[in-house]
Amino acid sequence: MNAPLSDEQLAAFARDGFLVLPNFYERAEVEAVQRGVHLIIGLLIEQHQLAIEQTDFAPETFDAGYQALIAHDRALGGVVYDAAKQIPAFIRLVASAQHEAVVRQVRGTDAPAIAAGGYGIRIDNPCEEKFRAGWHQDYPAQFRSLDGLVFWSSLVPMTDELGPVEFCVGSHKDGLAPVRETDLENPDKTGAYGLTLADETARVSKYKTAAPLTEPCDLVLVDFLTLHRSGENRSARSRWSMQMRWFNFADPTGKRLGWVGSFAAGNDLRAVHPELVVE
Ligand SMILES: O=C(O)CCC(=O)C(=O)O
Repeated sequence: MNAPLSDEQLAAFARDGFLVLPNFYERAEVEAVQRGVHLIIGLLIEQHQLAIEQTDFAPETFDAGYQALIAHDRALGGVVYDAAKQIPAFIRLVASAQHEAVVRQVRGTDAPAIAAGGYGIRIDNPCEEKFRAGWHQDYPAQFRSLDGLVFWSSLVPMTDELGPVEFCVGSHKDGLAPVRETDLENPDKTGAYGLTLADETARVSKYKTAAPLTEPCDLVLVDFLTLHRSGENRSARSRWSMQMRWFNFADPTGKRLGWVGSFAAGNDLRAVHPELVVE
């Protein structure tokens, strides 16, 4: 547990800014999260007395009934989204000793920390644009510390049609990228979703991209400075994935900011990092 990553894995993470760790989580830990989602969907179907058939729990079909639920009322999808981050098994995974060991090892720190409000379960619904994350780095949307880490893990077997996350390989090495606060092409995107990279096309075209097709229980470890975006879900199923963010109390930038959070904590990027925002 002291050193979960091999030297090769550490080197690959330092080089690429992200790393796939197959079977990082126990099947039972992930299944417990899927069971929680299944339970929430069932409770909503019952509460709203909907004629939606929900099959018994199985890991492959844990979200059975969800497409019918949001077809009935899209707002119920938001209820599932908010409830899912309060599933006890999910919080246990967020705060797990194995995450702490990775942060200690990768950041060489004795001061690992969990980003309050920096964890959740994304539900990327088929053909929905509003909550799709465009090219971004996590730091401006999260703060906490410049050397934070995202633990990203899919709850469904990833396919090209589901729109896997795309990464700009090695982009973390170029530091913080300037951003605009509004997405002119998508004005309904607000907060962190509205941030767009300045000179996005030119910046992104400097890098090779990778979009790993991972399985449930695999981990994708992501540097807070790595450029990445959500793929487009062109399938008939929602893409369920966990994001769990940690940071480092000992990082100088984090200490200077008092480890505050960004948008979700009510803080303004322009007030904290005026140099990052372009008009
Ligand atoms: O899962 C996704 O689509 C994107 C996730 C993301 O951008 C993040 O974890 O920062």
